[in-house]
Amino acid sequence: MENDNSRANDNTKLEQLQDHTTDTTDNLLTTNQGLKIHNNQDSLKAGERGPSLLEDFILREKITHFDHERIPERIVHARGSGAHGTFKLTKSLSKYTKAKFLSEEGKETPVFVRFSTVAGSRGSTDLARDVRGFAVKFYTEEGNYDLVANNMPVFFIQDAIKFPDLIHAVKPEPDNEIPQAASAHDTFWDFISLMPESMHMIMWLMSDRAIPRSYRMMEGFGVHTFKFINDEGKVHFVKFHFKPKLGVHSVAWDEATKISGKDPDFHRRDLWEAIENGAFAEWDFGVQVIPEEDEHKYDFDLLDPTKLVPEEEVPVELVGTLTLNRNPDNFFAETEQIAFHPGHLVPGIDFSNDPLLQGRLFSYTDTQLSRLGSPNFHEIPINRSINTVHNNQRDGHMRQQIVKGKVSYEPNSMGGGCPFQAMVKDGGFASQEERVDGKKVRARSQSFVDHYSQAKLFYNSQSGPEKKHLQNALIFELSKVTIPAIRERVVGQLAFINKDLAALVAKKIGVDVTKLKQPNGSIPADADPKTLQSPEKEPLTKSSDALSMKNTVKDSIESRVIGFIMEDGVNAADVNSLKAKLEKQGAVVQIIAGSLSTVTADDRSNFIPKHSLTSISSVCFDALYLCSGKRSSDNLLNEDNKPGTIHFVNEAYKHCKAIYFGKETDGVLKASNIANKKHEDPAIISSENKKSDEAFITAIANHRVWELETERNNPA
Ligand code: HDD
Repeated sequence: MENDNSRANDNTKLEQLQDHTTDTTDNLLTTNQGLKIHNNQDSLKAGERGPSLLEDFILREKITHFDHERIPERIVHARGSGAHGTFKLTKSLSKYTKAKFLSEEGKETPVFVRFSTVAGSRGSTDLARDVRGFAVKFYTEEGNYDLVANNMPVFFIQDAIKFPDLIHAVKPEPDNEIPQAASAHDTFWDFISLMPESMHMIMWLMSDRAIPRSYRMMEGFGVHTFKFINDEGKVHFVKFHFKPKLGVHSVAWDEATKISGKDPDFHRRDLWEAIENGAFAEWDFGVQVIPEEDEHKYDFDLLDPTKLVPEEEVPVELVGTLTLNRNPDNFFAETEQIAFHPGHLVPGIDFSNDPLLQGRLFSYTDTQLSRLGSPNFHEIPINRSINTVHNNQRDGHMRQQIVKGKVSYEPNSMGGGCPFQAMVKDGGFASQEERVDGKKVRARSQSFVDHYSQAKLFYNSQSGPEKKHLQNALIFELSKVTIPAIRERVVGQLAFINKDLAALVAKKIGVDVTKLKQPNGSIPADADPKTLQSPEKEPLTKSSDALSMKNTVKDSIESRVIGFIMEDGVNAADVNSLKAKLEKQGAVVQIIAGSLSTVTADDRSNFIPKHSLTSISSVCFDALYLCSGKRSSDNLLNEDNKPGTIHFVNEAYKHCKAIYFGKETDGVLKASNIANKKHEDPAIISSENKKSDEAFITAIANHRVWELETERNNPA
């Protein structure tokens, strides 16, 4: 696939960024004041062996800048990666919203998207078991619109007042700062065991959604219910969705832990390389729209962020495409300094009264003040709106804009009254008028009290292998909890979702289910427990196909990484033919050999390995091809290479990947665990299979044979 940079550059935001972008090519070194530097090797000294002089302004400038070049990392979502792209509207939503970027069919809006993990620090691994952030900044002609989303459609808590507690619990423990980027520890599960409202999100967090194969293979959800307002002022509730064109796929937990060691930048690298190779990441953008009058039609509250709207009840209407097609030029200037805020709105979209969303509206600007250091953070190039900014705000640290004139107040006569307020018909934002009556209370709605029915819905909707992974995740996490009472309380919570699940987990973590007490919810001391006890309730929708990754798109091998294992004597014709077929469909072929030395093929042509058997492992690949050729196969089994070759194959087998044995590679097959397989396995392909190349391609597109995991892990 060719890299279509012309498409990537046709973008108003990128044009704006150009004005702030420099390139040192063919330029002389200067100080920050533009003074050309003659000697960047030695400081100014009193004699060659003497002390440095305070006068050395060049040394001081350089060291001072260096001393201050770190800023506080994000309090959550510190680890992330971003890219530029466009959002193209394919179906107008003008009957629901007057937002211009959602009204005009075919309209393209520049975007910057930042993906992230939540708990870890900036330098932590991409493969932590965690929620992923999916934050989208739309640079619309009406100002920036931010959809600060996650890859899971619900959240842990119902009210923002619990957010600091949740994050303190999941972050490394404060006495010893252990563990990094992990929820498998006492404080997280202590909190969760006392927060029944978290249990739906816990089901998602323990599912494979928390260990994605790629940022490009995850969904995005706005989580909250928002409001659309059209030209007539009519209101609809809306939920936002991004669905990846490549399908939703994950890695196995064992792989995740190994990738964290072999390549902790796995997701960052994957996104970067895919874009560099022209394999632009794409998502369908969809909405679930609910008329205002249907607000109370469901068996859950639309304002409760621990609930999703099942797609069986309200289908997702696909209305646009999000494409990421350009990597940033500078990580810090763009990805680190971008500042999202759910309160960055455009006319036609408004908030609902979801109490989690309401609290977020305070937090995001506030955090930018400490992270980016000034109320002028909107002037940092990546944060600038493409619509020009005119107001009477002035001064502050690092102010960039030079506003002419004497007037910075309103009303004024000296400035001709400018800048004027905008009429609604001219695009002025007016909050949706809503009647709000009520007593001032610190309380939660009774309609938020059901905590388990959608957790049941999620668990019921999972395929067999997905359930198994979820169980194993709970067992892994809870086995790291050192306090038995916490483990017991979590099992008590699980019992409300599924008794078998609770019993299975209990057995593995040393909890006696027969002795369990009722779970203790975080109920205020003065509340009547009867009114706050989550009811034993079944969801109206019993099972939803959209919640299982089994039902995702499996028709593409685009950008899948296929390891070709070879040694001297490899059959060049077979390698070249398969490589061409895979690359034609967008896959990436990488050659692995015993060492990085050039491999000489049977016809004397050469292959240059990208990796050696010891520099990488199977966990970094989607599928393996044991390249044809008896001499290559023998060389892969020599004393030096055999351990690496067999480990590679056995590990890929264990992780349910497609493995293709080329001609005359029986030696490798026989030495591996696959020789003992006693079951049909569509993802183990031999050159003797009919249409073996095509069978391999189908197996890669299917991602993994998770349904054979038990057999593959018990080969003998
Ligand atoms: Fe948040 C960052 C998503 C609840 C407070 N959040 C942040 C980012 C994402 C989300 C994707 C990273 C943005 C980036 O890449 O820069 N947050 C969510 C979602 C939530 C949510 C989907 C629930 C539905 N967040 C939430 C609450 C609060 C915050 C309830 C506080 C009351 N979030 C923040 C923050 C962060 C943030 C502290 C850290 C860095 C930043 O904002 O810019 O303000």
